[in-house]
Amino acid sequence: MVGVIRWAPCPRVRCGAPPAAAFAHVRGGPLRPEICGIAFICDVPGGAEVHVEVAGLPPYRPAGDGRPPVGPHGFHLHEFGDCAVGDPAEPFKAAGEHWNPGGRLHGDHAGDFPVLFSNDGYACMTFFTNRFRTADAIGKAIIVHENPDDYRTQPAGASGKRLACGIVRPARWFC
Ligand SMILES: [Cu+2]
Repeated sequence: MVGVIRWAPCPRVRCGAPPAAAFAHVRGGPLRPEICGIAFICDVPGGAEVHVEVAGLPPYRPAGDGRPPVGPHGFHLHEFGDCAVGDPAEPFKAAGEHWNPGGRLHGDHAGDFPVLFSNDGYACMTFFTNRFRTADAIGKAIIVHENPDDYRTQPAGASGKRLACGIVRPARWFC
């Protein structure tokens, strides 16, 4: 992992010991190899803050002919830190399902994230979740899907195929 690190400040962080931090290098699979990106996770009081920046997302395509729209993109933390491609038509199945330690319905999974909005292929967002801490996310996988997450369809929100994958690893940087 090389490159410039750009990290939005965590406004809720307190002085003292540096918070736990993690990152994932998100890479496109066979369905969209152009995707590259980075996600950072850091502990903040009450939960974790996730910052993600991704380029190379596919162009938006509205729903039609019985097909769901392409974008905004379903985005989750999946249970296994394994980005093996496997079947190139159905990539990244090795990452398993959404991380869901509480056995909740989809929409309330610990690994459920907001959808990723593409701006001509580029997305950037920061959000807070109280569903896990940074240490919980390490060793799991961040997945970007082709279709939007409806937050209702079980177990995965009808998010469609898996376009990109990144394993969450410990980071040495301060948040
Ligand atoms: Cu997913």
